[in-house]
Amino acid sequence: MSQIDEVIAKVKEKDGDQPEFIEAVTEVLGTLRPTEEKHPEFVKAKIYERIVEPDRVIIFRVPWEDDKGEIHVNRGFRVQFNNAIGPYKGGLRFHPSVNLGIIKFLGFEQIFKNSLTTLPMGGGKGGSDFNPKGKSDREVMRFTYAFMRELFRHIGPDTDVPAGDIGVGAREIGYLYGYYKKIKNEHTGVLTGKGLEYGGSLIRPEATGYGVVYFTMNMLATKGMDLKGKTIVVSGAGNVAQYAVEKSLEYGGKVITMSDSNGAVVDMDGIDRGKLDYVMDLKNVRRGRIREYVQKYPHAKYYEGKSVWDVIRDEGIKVDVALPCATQNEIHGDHAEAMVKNGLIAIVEGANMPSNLDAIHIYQDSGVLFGPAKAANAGGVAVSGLEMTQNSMRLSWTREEVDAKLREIMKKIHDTSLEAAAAYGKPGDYLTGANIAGFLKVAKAMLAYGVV
Ligand code: NDP
Ligand code: 2IT
Repeated sequence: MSQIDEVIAKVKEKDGDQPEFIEAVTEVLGTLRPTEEKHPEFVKAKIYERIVEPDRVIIFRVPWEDDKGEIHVNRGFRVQFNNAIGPYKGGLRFHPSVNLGIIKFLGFEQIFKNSLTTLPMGGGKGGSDFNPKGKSDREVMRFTYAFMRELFRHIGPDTDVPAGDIGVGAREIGYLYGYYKKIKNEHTGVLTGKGLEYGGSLIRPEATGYGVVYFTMNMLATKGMDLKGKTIVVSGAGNVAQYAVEKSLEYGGKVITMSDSNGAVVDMDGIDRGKLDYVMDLKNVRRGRIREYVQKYPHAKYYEGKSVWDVIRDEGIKVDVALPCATQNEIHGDHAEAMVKNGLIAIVEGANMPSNLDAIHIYQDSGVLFGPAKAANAGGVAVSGLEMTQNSMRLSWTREEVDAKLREIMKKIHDTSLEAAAAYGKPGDYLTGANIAGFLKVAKAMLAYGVV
């Protein structure tokens, strides 16, 4: 049995109650097999076994009061997974589904993603099972203050730098940063995704979605194609989805879907700039639901209780490019099969682990272009890294400067993934390439430190 197989078996045994973490470990380690042979020193140093064990896990109580004075208790998490190549870095997720296994899967993925960006960032993730939906601004503020009241002692600009993820956007980062600054009496780059007025970077809100589309363009270019006139399906209607749609439109694509956790909208006329502005206002300002889209644009169709992928499968809609930007495990084998049968050209992941293992096998067997999350959505954390750089230098770059760096980083991630895939015997396999390229840098750093 190879060490990788032993480690996967051990994780299944030890962390049997963490299905998402097991899925991520199986996916990543499964593609690292060619590294065992080329690097016996990793096997000897038990790097594979060490890398699946977080440096530390912090779990804490978050008590807060709602507007009526009633007390609620949520659970807070920060998983500091690996800081071999830089301070822990990764988002915070506020969603009722959050549990240790989900935060561990996200933190584990973040190690390799952050390594791929070429910037010095380790991997971490955190969050809470708090549900921001339906809460007043004041309630969100009191919750985030309570969350930071404990988190502050574990983070710092050179230790661990959180950011946003599902349910944590500009509003939440504002409250979190304001409270940290107050209790530490320090104005430092301890969080990213900050407002422009207090140390944020231009392009950070756009970075994940833009990066996904830059990555898609790089992939299509290897086949002499681009996005012009392509039919694109996007899931989600949040931060990543909105800017993936925006950039897709700039490249001449036709986007026909968006969704939220209640249902999916299909607009066969295309979601154009004006309609996207409507969605941005609906989701970011009015905090409404995507179903309202069909009240404003009655020719579109809303499917309650269905995901974008259910609708595409059930209605037999032909898709050129799929950009899942909502959440993990939204695309299953039957969804993937339906799209592939209908001529899918590329699937590029904005969300983290949106395709389950069955779906991934279908992409790989069919030969569609598959852009895995940790490569394709790395633009967000890359610009977070650039925000940290700007904070350290005490200056801010222009929109054009940051966008140029983002494009360059996405191109590098694309090329490095392809090169690693070829070097390790899997030409054209972006998943294997991204995992190996991300892993090598971290593994070599861990090796250099000895046994710690
Ligand atoms: P947002 O909270 O801004 O948006 C999330 C979107 O996905 C919303 O439309 C939400 O619907 C929908 N969604 C969330 N959970 C579910 C679910 N369980 N089922 C169906 N739909 C769901 O988050 P982001 O856009 O920031 O994050 C989206 C994905 O991208 C996540 O996987 C995240 O980890 C990943 N990501 C984010 C980065 C970032 O910089 N923000 C960077 C890299 C990856 P509703 O409004 O109903 O909640
Ligand atoms: O999954 C991710 O990469 C993020 N949510 C962004 C993390 C960050 O630190 O910007």
